[in-house]
Amino acid sequence: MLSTARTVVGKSARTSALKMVAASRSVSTWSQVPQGPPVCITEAFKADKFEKKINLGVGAYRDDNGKPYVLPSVRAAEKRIVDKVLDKEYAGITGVPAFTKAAAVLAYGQNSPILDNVAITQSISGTGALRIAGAFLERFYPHTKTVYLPNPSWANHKAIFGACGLDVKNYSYYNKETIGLDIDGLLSDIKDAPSSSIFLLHACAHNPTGIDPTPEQWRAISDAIKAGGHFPLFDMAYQGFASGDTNTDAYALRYFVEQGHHVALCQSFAKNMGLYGERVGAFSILAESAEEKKRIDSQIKILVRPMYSNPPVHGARIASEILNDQALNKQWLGEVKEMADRIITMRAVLKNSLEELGSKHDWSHITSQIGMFAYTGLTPEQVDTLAKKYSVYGTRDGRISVAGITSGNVKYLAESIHKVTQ
Ligand code: IK2
Repeated sequence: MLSTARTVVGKSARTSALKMVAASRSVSTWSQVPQGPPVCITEAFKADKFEKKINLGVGAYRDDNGKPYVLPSVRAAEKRIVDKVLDKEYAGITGVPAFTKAAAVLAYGQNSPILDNVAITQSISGTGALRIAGAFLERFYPHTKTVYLPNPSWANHKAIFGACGLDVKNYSYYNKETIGLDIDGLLSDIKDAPSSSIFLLHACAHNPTGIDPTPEQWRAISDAIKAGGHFPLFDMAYQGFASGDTNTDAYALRYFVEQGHHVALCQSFAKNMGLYGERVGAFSILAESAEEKKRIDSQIKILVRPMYSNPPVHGARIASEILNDQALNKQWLGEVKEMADRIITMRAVLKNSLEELGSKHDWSHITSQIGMFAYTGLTPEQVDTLAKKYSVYGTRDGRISVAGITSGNVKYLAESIHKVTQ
């Protein structure tokens, strides 16, 4: 009798619980989640049916047929590791050691005397390196929680550092009038910043402007950073992609190290090895001593562990094979140069085509800028017209990815730009 009563009570409690669940379903748990703005323009491009459409919004290299490019050195390295690697075990928290060691050599230089003092971890490409950098600075940098970014900078910088709990401010970088570097504004902003501020510097191929300081300007920037006791955080997402030479592109970083700055560095192998989706990168900090490096290493592990435990191995093994094998390394350096040269050629063809069409504008910045992007000087409205009337997609700040221009589409692109700027 007692057990039957319990069953009846149990049944009715379950029924009312189910009713409550059903009632609560009429107002969804996520009904208050607001619609966010689109994070990329690829969707609009995909929906466009025009056969001559051009996507210059994405920062990914395309070959002269407009196709994604897998570097032959990457294919060769991949084949080798598939043949030789038998396990799919976890990497350690800081990744594949042969990769991180070689990544540090690539960035700081083969004969750099500081290599033993570099605390380094593999990261989820350049974005992940920046995220670790932000988390480390937020937790351990003793002087400030503010990071200064160039104006403009890669849009994700602000989002990443904000998500790490850092405040984000800007320093002058781009001069709208000259479509060039505002070196005076840049230096005076460094000078005026509170001492020991954090400055993010694009090591080469500045995104989005394609405008890099000259070696002489880098030396002045180094002096100003030193005078303010500031902390230089380098983002090097395009080593080799600017000039075609990995050593030339590491000039700023290596000069700062030579000058005694204790730098931090975020590296990406997305562009220079075409390993976009493999997510291969590294974050490193230059320590004062071996003992300090050990302490930093231990804290990097503590930061990384709750983020993703340990990084993926496949892409890092590919990069490691390329960086550590002499013949493959030579081949890869040649391929990096080929990619950089194709971009440089496309810049020249675009500029010449605009001039041949009779454009009255000065397009010299297209060839004086460097790296994957050209900051055209087009207004947001002109970019909108380019997309709507001509199916040419760039970002609204006027940035176009030169890596998406080909011998086949450059004439149409020039005609379209000419029409919207007449
Ligand atoms: N840092 C900078 C300056 C970058 O430009 C990027 C890549 N951005 O490319 C996409 C675009 O702007 O269209 C990164 C870091 C990080 O790249 P990843 O995480 O792919 O290595």
